[in-house]
Amino acid sequence: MASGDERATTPDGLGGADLRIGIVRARWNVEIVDRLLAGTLRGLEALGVEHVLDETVPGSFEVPMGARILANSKQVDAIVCLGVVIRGETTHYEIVSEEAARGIQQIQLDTGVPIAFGLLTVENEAQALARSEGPGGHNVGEEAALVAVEMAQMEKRYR
Ligand code: DLZ
Repeated sequence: MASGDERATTPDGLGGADLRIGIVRARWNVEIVDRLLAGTLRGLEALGVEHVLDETVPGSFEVPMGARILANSKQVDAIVCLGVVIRGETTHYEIVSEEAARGIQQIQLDTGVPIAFGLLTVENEAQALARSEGPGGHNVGEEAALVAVEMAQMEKRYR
């Protein structure tokens, strides 16, 4: 039965002081990506992550390749990908959003480096703003930070 808040819970005691987290963010829709970035940094700081490697790429289509470069560098334990694709403003919306999602899943499975999907694929700017709010609000970038830390810790436990 849906509770009205279907977002994932975070395990108790989750911490990231021992982790190196990479960020790969697109420069399209940069004002909203910046809001996601603020959320990601807030989430990482709350979990004690100090080592952050931050890279930008031209657009969401390039995010998987950027993630692959970071994953293969062995300099990060997990990656947060950030981007914004707005259907109403984007020709080839399906191509950009689906290729970004497909590529990110492929890269994390191929490399074994966890990658959190912090891309917004939305109908309009209002939806993008609602999913990239400030402290206390819903911010997909902040959620992706928690996902990256949780999955990096799981990968470490079984390395
Ligand atoms: C070309 C394009 C379009 C139309 N829309 C977006 C978008 O909404 N969000 C985004 O991140 N990138 C977009 N891009 C750029 C592509 O991701 C890519 O950078 C270019 O096609 C060059 O490969």
